[in-house]
Amino acid sequence: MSKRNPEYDFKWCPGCGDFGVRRAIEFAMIDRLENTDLPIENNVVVAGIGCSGNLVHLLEGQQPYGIHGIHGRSLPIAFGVKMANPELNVIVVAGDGDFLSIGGEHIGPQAARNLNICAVVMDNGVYGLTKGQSSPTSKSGAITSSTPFGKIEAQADPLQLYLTHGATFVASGFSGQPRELAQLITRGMNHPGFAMVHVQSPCTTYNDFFMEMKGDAKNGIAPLVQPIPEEHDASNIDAAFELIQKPGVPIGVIYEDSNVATLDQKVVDMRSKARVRDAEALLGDFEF
Ligand SMILES: Cc1ncc(C[n+]2csc(CCOP(=O)(O)OP(=O)(O)O)c2C)c(N)n1
Ligand code: SF4
Ligand SMILES: [Mg+2]
Repeated sequence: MSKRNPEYDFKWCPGCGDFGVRRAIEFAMIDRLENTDLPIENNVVVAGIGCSGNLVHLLEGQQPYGIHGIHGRSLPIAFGVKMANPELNVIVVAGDGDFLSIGGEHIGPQAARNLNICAVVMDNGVYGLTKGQSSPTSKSGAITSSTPFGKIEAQADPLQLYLTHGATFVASGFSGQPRELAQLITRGMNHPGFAMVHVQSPCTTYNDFFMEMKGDAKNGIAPLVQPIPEEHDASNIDAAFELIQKPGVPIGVIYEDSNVATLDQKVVDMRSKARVRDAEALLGDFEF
């Protein structure tokens, strides 16, 4: 996609958190255009299926390439794009259901490969597009259209999951703070390796936890989102695990290790070791 599709008429509900995430991605994109010599065509947004995935059609301004694939498969598609052209900046945009439920089994392998992409996950704790079923990040006991007597499963902890799988960059953001979120996305895009930016992005129709995140000073409700203290050492994995155990939602970079070889580098290395043989030599191995 090099131009916005005029026929695509999807609309987000008023106040949906994904508006803030879209704005943050636009800020990060503009920043990248201003601070590098790379054209907009250097960027590819790979979207999952869900209200969140529709972000790829709603970006304002200069349009990156975009792929709206199939449910849960944003990471395999990003893997393919990156292997076809490692020079591209690949950004995944997906929802909690798409990324952590149907797509959950792709996180481990791509983290282990240190696939050099940035994944922005919009977590609204619900399947928004399909009208409010429970998702892995819905609270245990939550009453939803698919759990009328309360969700039976425990609530997933995505930050812990990314760290456990060995993601080399893990950040946490909030859709209500698009400027700060843009900085996290820029850092994730610049990170050499598998960068996860997990975003609290409330669904105003089926699971509105905006007030919980923002707090309500007038009514004495403290905000759940808390900036990560400056003294946090993001290079220390133990400190990262410790930080995410604390109450509230930490905002900022939780963990970063830029010294792990990326998949692209490992593939170049592997190719340099492979024997290059022409067709005649290969056919010579067979007896006819
Ligand atoms: C293989 C497949 N199974 C199920 C669906 C139906 N479906 C579409 S989006 C979705 C869930 C989306 O939830 P999430 O990823 O959290 O996105 P949100 O809409 O909340 O942003 C489901 C189950 C589908 N499109 N394809
Ligand atoms: S259903 Fe929820 S996630 Fe989907 S557009 Fe509406 S507010 Fe946003
Ligand atoms: Mg969701």
